[in-house]
Amino acid sequence: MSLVVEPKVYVDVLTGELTGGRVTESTRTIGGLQGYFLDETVRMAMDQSSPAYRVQAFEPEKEGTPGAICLATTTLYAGMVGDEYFLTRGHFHVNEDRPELEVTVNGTGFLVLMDATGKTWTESMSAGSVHHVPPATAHRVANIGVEPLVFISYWPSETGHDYAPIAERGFGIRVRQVDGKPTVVRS
Ligand code: PAN
Ligand code: ZN
Repeated sequence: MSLVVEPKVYVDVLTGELTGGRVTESTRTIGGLQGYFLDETVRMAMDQSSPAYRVQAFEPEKEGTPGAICLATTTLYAGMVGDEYFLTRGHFHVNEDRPELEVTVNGTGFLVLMDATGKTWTESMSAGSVHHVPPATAHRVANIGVEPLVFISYWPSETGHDYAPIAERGFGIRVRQVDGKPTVVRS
């Protein structure tokens, strides 16, 4: 057996793009974000097949199985539903003590966070910013710029994703355009 093993996955450090046989890819459309925006009438009037974000992932172990660190590049496109900026769905982790790291590659946005008590806060994202998502903390991202917001996430493979609490109750805060400026408001 050769002493040198070539990597199977590459990340373009300038764009965040992942390549390699074990990279999976999924796209979430405007149609797949039913109930996530404040103005459902506006969302329904939009092109339902239009992409809101794309996720490329490298998961060396199956979701929920320990033994690996997973990595994913999210490309959240620029856009608005009414006065609300495009966002990712957001979730808690099933194994509540598992954290996550987000590294911004391109664009500007807000990382929206909520702990188990319902306390919410945000962090500004821009190229190079590094964000620690503590255990038991729901996380979502909103793109407040005109370029795609690209970030790389790292999490343990046994983490698991729980979407239901956010789908049902949201974060209690939203990123909206108020007087022409991105603003975090209570909702
Ligand atoms: C990220 C997210 C990704 C898409 O990789 O899964 O940004 O957001 P939703 O999963 O909330 O739709 C992550 O947080 N992984 O754990
Ligand atoms: Zn996560």
